[in-house]
Amino acid sequence: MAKDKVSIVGLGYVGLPLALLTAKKGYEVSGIDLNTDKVDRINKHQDPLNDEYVQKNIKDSSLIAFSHFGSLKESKIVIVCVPTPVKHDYQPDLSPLKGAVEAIAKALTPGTLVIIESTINPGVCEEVVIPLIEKTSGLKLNKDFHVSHCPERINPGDTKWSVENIPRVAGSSNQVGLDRTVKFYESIIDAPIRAMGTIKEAEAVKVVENSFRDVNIAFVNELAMSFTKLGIDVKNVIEGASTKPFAFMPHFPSVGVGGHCIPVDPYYLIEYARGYGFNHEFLALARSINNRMPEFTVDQLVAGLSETGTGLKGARVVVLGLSYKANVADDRESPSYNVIKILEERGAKVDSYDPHILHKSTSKTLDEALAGKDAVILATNHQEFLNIKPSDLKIKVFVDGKNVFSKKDFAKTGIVYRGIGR
Ligand code: SAJ
Repeated sequence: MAKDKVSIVGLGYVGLPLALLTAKKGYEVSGIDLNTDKVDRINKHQDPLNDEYVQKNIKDSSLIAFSHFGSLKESKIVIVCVPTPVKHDYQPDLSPLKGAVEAIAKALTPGTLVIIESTINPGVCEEVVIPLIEKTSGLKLNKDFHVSHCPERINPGDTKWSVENIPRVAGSSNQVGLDRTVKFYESIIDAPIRAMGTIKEAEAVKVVENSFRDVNIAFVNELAMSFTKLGIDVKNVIEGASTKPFAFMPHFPSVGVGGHCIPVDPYYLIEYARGYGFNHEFLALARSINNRMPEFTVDQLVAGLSETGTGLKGARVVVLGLSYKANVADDRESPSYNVIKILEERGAKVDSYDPHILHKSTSKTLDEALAGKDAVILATNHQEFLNIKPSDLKIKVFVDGKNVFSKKDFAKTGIVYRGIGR
């Protein structure tokens, strides 16, 4: 039986791998993205994302990309993978999602299954997506179309887990929609697809798994701040605790929590529950602890400089790394920018260098970045930075925002080493 035609809206780090996999599995796939440059490059079989999975699969893909929604008319499955960022007040910004859903609804034909993969808080499908589709299309839910939620779990830069083998959960507007959704994902993904009881349960899964990570990181960040006063090396203690083969899951303190998932998703749950009269004080506390880490990192620099008899005002500091995590060129919500802002507010002369994000770096090479500096703050543990030899450095203080160097490496150099909790 010919497979359904599938449209995937939003061809970023979530939608493009999904579109390539769906095409590889024999579906006729049309990708839709507002970025015409990205559409052109995809149709020329070029990777617009610098993503390993895309590079491997785009060359001979049958995927066709469009910058309009016309192709959607023939599709029986439409999957939405657009960004759901937070606004500056940490309120979820659903405007990209609403824009995509409205455009889909205008082209929607009866019998279509609409699947939202974008991360959303519980309630968005039933309180935003479905009403918008019904109002715009005049079609009726569960009569003319179904809506499901299958939260994305893409992990950029992860070579072990890709869209092909990450298990998924799915919830839908009714059993028929759920069966269709599970059947589709089982046909493209080599991993279990768990059917959730309601669409809200599926929405809750993603924000819960990422809030779990945020609170665990906050736990070790609080330990790092405490152990700095107690003179205990928190990294050694966490590694020691990790020898327990059950009931312990290591996380590590650092300069801060960045990215488009972990620092964002908890706010979805916090804000939604607030609307129903519940205050997630624990999630909010974890967010405030993690948001404090850039300042704590600068405080370590101040403490290190005072050991050398100098202050931060006028000090020449370079922040190594702008990306929010190692070896990727993604600086969304990166703590590096908070560190830079705090340093400048306190009167330091600040340079930055990230080999993956040169266009935003003030220095263009590592040597240039290190030349003439009083101090370094390592904010991202890019591979290039791990090759730095402390004995080559001509600085007074090194703040290891990722705890990737050992204090011993600096002992003989006369450079003051400060880690995060060590
Ligand atoms: N971080 C810490 N300490 C840790 C772990 C992370 O400070 O122990 C910081 C990182 O430096 C980074 C931020 O938190 O700034 C987020 O790091 P992350 O490793 O969670 O990376 P992300 O944002 O790419 O998270 C993704 C998530 N995947 C999805 O949402 C589908 C997350 O659920 C995964 O757990 C995570 O990848 C992963 O495990 O790599």
